[in-house]
Amino acid sequence: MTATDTYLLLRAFCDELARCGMEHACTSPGSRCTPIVLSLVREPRIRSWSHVDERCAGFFAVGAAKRSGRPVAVTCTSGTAAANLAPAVIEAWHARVPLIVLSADRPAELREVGAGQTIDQLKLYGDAVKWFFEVGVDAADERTLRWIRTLACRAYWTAISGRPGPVHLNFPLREPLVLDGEIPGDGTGRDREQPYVMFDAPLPPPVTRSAQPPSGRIVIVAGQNRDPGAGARIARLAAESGIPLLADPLSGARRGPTAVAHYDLLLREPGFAGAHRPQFVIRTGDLPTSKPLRAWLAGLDAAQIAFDPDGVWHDPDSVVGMRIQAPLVGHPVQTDPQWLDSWRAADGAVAEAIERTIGSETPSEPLVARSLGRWLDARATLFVASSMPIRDVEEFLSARDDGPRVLSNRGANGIDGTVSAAFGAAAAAEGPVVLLIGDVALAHDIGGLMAARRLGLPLTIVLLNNDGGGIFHFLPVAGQTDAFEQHVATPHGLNFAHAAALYDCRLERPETLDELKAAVGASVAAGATTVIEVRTDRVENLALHRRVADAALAALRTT
Ligand SMILES: Cc1ncc(C[n+]2csc(CCOP(=O)(O)OP(=O)(O)O)c2C)c(N)n1
Repeated sequence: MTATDTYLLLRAFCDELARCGMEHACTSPGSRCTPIVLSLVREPRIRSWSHVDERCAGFFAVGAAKRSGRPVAVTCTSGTAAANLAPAVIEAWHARVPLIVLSADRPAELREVGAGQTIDQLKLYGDAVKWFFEVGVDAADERTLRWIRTLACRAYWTAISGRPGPVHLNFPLREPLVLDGEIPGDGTGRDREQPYVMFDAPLPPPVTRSAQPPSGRIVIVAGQNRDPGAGARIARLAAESGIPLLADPLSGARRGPTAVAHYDLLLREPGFAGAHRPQFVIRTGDLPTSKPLRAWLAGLDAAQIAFDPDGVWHDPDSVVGMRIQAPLVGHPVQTDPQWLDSWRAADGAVAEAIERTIGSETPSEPLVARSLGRWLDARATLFVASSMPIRDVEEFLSARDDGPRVLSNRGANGIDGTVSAAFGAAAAAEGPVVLLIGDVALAHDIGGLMAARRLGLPLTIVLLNNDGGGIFHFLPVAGQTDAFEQHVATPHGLNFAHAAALYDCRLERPETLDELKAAVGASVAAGATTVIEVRTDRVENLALHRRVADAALAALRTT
């Protein structure tokens, strides 16, 4: 195999990825991956984003694929570089994100013989990929060029079809890794624009009688889904039938006249939860994060039906009695108007209790989450970190028909790679992207900030800095005082102004909600990456959440 063979094959491979519809790829530096990197970069229809850290590259690709819904390729050199992509691959597997990993490897004669930077890369990501393929080395002739074109199409369509997810192609590459001079034409006459292999997925199976639940006390529970249009469709169906809609903001369905935004607080009140037991639950998408919602669903004796186009099994309490492998569609049904009114009235009372308790001046964690949901419009993307930000967004965001698209790494619930994933979303989004993140998650992926200057990408980062993991104060471990602070809460005392300076980002420290609003607006308008730091206190944050819950419960008891 000569360098000409390598580059002819890889050029054909990248050409097919672009024909299939690929728009973004991520590269990271190395020697062995040179032919893949150069081939991607020289493919004009694919925008290649360069990263220093493979972990950042992987999560950036996940963010871009989540936002665009299209497969994104990520390439890396051999050895631990490929292992650094594992967290992103795992997130992509769980969150159904089409990711195409192109790892470079040593050829067979250099494996297990002490050659440098060589590890076993075969099936490196185990069952977290839909497909692994060892590409092999070969001469570029008419047959192998045809084959590599079909391989690229197969990788692309495998990643996106059915239940989307990651695929991994491992490319053993022989030296020389650089080609001096032009790559000759390959004689395959690929002048039309269509991919070598077209792909047509079958339509989802028709939904039969089970889409029409019995009339009466019905609720719809909507969680994260990968279809940006699904939320509006679900809300329309709920509105036509007058069904209370308990929708996680990640579903895009927290909208419309039947939305019950504050189910997390409502269902903490035993009287309310008991009196609002439905006869029928329609679940769609992933299960929302809310613990009270999960516990309530687990304790119902109602019939529960789950719709998911990919047939994903989200039922930790084994209460779903019917699964339909299709998006939620159906016909309006008859429901009891008093049923909806009672949910809506309670939701309104809780909303008032929230507003009264969190006020409108001091930017506490709940108030920041609630306000971002109000300030950002439908053009914007709100990327939300795991830990308290995603919980606060679920608990406090109001229902809104023209709110932002909400994204999060909720496949595996990691706090890792969040900054990079948000930058990836910014690469693929047309409107502004705002990241809501805690300080530990930001510190974890601080290197992700490099994308700001190196890649010229704008991101508005609203940092809730409570100097440690505030979430752990809500857990029983908070009582283990001998180890809690140092080993669980992990305060770090970092001054993020230094990080902002290192990565050439702006830093703002608003004191009031008005100043925060102005800072977010200015950052979005400037199109530059800004870290907007809001200082909070972990202990006070716990107390505030308790006060909100108490106020909500009191309001419910008097409704
Ligand atoms: C990769 C990874 N490591 C560890 C965890 C466990 N974990 C969950 S939340 C959290 C702390 C997050 O703190 P921060 O980002 O500051 O948010 P806060 O809890 O203050 O809202 C940790 C370490 C995780 N989810 N993912």
